[in-house]
Amino acid sequence: MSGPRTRSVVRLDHAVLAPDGHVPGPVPGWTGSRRVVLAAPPLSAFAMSLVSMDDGATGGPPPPGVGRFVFVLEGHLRLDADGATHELESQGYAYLPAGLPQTLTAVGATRICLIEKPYVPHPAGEPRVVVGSRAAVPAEHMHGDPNVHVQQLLPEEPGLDLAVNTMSFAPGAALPFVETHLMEHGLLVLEGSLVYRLADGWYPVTEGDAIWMAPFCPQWCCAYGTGWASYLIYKDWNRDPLADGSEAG
Ligand code: UGY
Ligand code: MN
Repeated sequence: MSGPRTRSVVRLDHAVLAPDGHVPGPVPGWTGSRRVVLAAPPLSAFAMSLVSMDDGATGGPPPPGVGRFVFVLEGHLRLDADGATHELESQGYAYLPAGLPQTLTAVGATRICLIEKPYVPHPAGEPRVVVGSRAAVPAEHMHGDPNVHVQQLLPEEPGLDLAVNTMSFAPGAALPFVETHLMEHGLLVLEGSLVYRLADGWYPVTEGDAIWMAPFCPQWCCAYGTGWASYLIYKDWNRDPLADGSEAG
């Protein structure tokens, strides 16, 4: 317990949520599971949640029209979807298109991160199931810097309306410039420590902290400490800025 102190901050264009402020609640329709929502409307167009599942807990699909990305933080998740069963170990992940019947089952105590958003269609492509593991995704050097790695977990194709990446930084490495862009972000720190600049605020963040950044929120970060720092990050991607999901179909 931290009493009246917290590192959490919520502003109009960004938020930092530290685990000391988490208030877990039920996940509607799921068994044996508790969820902390880290980003959701009206702040974010996405919902990002941490879900703790007991051994044998089960979960169903998100609300109609919502696409889901699931990332395993700890434990083992069995995913039944599209007539197939996938076994996702720690750092395994899947993208599940809106409307897809699915069952998520924890094999042992399991923690997952869900990233969900109302799907924005495009006539050039249909969404499809994507299953992978972070360990199998090549690390690209951001702007040629061998100390800043980007792993693009989802393919860039017309059927997908989001990107989910990991960003990893050697101690002392930084984003090459202050990014200011249309896409919004939510991120979860997976390991290590960083100082994050968000608009005019500067925040130390560490494993388990979450950040939300509104569209056009200026952002920069630098890793400190003795080991690499990394985070899982989402953004809206590959859609026209004036497109929305309300004309789906
Ligand atoms: O993809 C991105 O926009 C990413 N480099 N942003 C960030 O890490 N804050
Ligand atoms: Mn960015």
